[in-house]
Amino acid sequence: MTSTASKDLPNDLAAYWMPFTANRAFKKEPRMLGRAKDMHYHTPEGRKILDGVSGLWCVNTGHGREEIVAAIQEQAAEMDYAPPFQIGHPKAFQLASRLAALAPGDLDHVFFTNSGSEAVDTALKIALAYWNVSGQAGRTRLVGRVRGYNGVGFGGISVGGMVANRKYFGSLLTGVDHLPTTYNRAEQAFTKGEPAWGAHLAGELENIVGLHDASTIAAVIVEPMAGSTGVLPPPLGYLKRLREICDKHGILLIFDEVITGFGRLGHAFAAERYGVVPDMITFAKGLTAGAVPMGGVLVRKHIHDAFMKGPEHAIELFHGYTYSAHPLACAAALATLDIYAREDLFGRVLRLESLWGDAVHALRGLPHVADIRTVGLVGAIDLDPNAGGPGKRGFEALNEAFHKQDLLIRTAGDTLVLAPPLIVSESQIAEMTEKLGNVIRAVA
Ligand code: PXG
Repeated sequence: MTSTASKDLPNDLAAYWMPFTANRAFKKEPRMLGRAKDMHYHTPEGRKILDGVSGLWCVNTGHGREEIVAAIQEQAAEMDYAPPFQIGHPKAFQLASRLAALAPGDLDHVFFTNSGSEAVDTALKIALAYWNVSGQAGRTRLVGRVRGYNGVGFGGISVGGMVANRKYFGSLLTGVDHLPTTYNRAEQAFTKGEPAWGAHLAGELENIVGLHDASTIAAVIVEPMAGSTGVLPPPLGYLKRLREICDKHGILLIFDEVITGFGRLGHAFAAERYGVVPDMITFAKGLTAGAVPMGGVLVRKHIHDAFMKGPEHAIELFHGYTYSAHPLACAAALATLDIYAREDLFGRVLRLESLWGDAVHALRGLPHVADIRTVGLVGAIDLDPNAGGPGKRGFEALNEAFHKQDLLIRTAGDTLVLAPPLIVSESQIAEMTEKLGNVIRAVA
């Protein structure tokens, strides 16, 4: 049992089994947060920590925005909960309309979930059900990508390609293939933005079609920019090529935009940046700036409409969650979208992108820096592993950043990731990269 002195801290850390965490190391030397405002967290002891990763890629507006706080408070007092099955409430419809207007092309219907993982599993289920109701029930195969992260539901880990997220969990979904990763250090090291090399890798989809026949394949799911796996921007032309091959074979294309949605790459959705309209977009995180859990799936008109047949009293899709379109989440999301629009935060990312890229790439040359990648307001620095094995140097960097540099970063193995709130100032970018430089030197 571990105990702490302050009455503000839990005096027993044992019971909470922390997600995606080295629990024993954490409980020996906790990294605790107590308050947050704008670009900063504050520890319970009162240290001010610069937020280099928007909480966990979600607080894109910066923390504690008054409009969002007020919207949640007012909604909680007005109506705490409304059942989403067979019953509605106005903000759910308002929010769906706002999202449809933000999305490209005819992605104009929205299914709400509570997380990115649920959004991914929902999109995969809609894809399978779409083919079923369209008379092509044989299209059941799904295609994901190596080094893809599509959440932690069984659907998401089946199409995902992060080994540790899959290998402990049995047989998963059957009938899944994986495209190769688009990352190749020899061809792409130290690229700012989208690498020139790699569009041809989309052609691997043709091989998968050749193996199984297009008539068996329901959908392909990729992140436009792979985030969790260490920030892998798509090669120039890759996503367009993938769209063409999907079109040629009638395969649905799903973009998992849980990280890339809501401004991270300078647009409401990365689909816009890349000029590609997928058949579905999954989103979460930045929708509510992390203040209330919420996710969802944007769906193209023809997919939605394919379900709208049969007797009108009958349920069209047997899927949904108790907390789909929760009133608190809808209120938070509407207030968040207002802030994005009023402050032009997506445009701000495009204006900052080159300065940001220069600042992060200036860390090149520091000890053990093997590659740096930047795109939008995201940056990743690959460090060579140390003698402690893969992930040890990265873990040391996380601790050094938190305890010594007052900087919150995210690590993926030995890759250090930055994705600050979209309100970050130019001087805060300089501060962030200076602190990160200190971290990299300290763990050399
Ligand atoms: N898809 C993508 C592309 C994601 O990045 C999910 C789905 C799942 O979302 P939920 O809300 O169920 O967690 C994610 C989540 C990291 C990190 O360190 C990234 C995520 C979650 C936790 C850590 O990069 N992304």
